Amino acid sequence: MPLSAVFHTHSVQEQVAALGDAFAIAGEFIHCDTINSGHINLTFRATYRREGGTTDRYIFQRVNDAVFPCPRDVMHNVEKVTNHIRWKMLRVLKTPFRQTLNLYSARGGRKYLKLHGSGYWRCYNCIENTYTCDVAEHPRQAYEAAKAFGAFQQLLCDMNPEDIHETIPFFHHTRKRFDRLMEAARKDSSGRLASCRKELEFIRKREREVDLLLNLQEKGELPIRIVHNDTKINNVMLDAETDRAVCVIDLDTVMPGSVLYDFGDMVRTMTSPAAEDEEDLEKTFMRMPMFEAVVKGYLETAKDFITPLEVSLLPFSGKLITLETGIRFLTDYLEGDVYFKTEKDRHNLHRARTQLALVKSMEQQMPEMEKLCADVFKAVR
Ligand code: GN1
Ligand code: MG
Repeated sequence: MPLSAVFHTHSVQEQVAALGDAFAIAGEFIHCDTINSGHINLTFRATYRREGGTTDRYIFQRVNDAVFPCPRDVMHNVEKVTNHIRWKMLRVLKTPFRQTLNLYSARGGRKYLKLHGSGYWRCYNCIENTYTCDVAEHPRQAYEAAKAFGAFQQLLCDMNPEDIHETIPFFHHTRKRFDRLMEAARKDSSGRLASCRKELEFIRKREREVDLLLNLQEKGELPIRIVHNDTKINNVMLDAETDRAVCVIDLDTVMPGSVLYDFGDMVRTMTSPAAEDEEDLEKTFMRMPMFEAVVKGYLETAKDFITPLEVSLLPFSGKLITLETGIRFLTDYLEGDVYFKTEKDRHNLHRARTQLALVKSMEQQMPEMEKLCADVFKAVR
């Protein structure tokens, strides 16, 4: 039976077993479980028994082609980036990573499989003896994750930008994100406007800020580099025993951009003690000791290439990317939950609210954040 037919008639276990076959995975398929932490792709982890009784695990992932207009470009980038990192790990002595994602070839030689009616699939190695966290419980985790993303940027700084496609155009274009939200509010296609007027007002009041980095980029004052673009804390695998960063994952949005987008998303996802969709807004705020850990970790690896202007904008970038993410969740809420996976009623609205609460908390602490950043930079450079 052709694989695409299996996808229409068989159970998930059978589908993933058939995928393993298509990627020529050795051993006997035992079972798979779903990994639910991402909002975009569909991810399974499958266990295989090898001859001799040992087990191996693999990650199978379907690229969301509603989000990524050209999954082939995504796969091209992931292959280039993982090859580059592997090449550097072999030749440069001091890379911080001990493991990297490897793409397995499907039968036929390509690094992905296109299934009629079921999209683009890829297969990765599973990074063992590690864990991810959605919320930093200890500053050590934030420090390690931030250091890993800085090192990741440094590893990619000698890649040829022409080798990398833009997988989602204008991904962090905060002006376009703002305008799209206003358009969604104007159309109110799902009849939800009345439930989020306060949030819209909060965002409108901050309109001026969405142009700040874009203007500097236009003037040529902010370097464009190859960056990760989705530096959530759960996109770094940490060692299960030592908490040290082992591997940066989720490479779909690696594209030319500003390091400030990466740093901003670290502040957004590493400093709050609450989940991204926490409904009790009292629980969402920026924790200074976590911010300090993020700044120290990041600057430890980024100090060699980052410019003084970029350093001065690090605290602002935390606030801006959090605002941007709030704008994106609220836009999706107004447009009827078509982009981010949702699991409950008003899920995107709750997510938007936590982002705005975090923005407010950062605004209250901005002078301290700025002082801390300047002090750390002085100490490490
Ligand atoms: C999405 O897939 P995941 O959960 O790592 C999104 C990010 C958002 C994030 C918010 C391609 O990332 O941009 O910051 O959700 N990825 C894409 O949690 O849109
Ligand atoms: Mg992602």
